[in-house]
Amino acid sequence: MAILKILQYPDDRLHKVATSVKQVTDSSRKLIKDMAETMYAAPGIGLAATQVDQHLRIIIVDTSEENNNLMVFINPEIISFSGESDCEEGCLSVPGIYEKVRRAERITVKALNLKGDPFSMDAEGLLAVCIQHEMDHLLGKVFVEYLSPLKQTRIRAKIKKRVRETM
Ligand code: GNR
Ligand code: NI
Repeated sequence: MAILKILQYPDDRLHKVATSVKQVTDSSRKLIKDMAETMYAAPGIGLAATQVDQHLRIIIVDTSEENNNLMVFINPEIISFSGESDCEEGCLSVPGIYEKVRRAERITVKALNLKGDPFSMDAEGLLAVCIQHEMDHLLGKVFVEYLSPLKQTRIRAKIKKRVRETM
């Protein structure tokens, strides 16, 4: 087990597009275990492989209160979207920044599980938001990119200032 380094925005590697997992193997399962340990330690409710500089289509989510309901999605695809929700989002790659983003309220996602078997699942509320947030990471997209250019400039300035102050 290992806690992995989470890339921090702005970092060009957060914009890489992840590739599909060809076969779910022990090495995929090892990465997922390390991702889970990293997510729980952070703590966060989701993590995409992109954030730990592994550009494979793997996301994990746990929105349970007790942190005992790990969900793993390998090669996830959203096959239906409905409704709209505006949820205040945060990101382990953009610490301390929370902003509202509009997403679908309900989705159906299909993916492979840890055994490499396909499944599909309906999600709504925070779980649906989190899955959409994680899937954006796989496409190289960070939630702040939904915000106005002015807000993005302010966020980058805030991060630069914080980096200066902690040197
Ligand atoms: O921990 C996280 N919280 C969160 C809150 C609202 C919407 C999305 C998220 S995901 C985030 C962890 C993370 O950065 N995943 O990529
Ligand atoms: Ni994130």
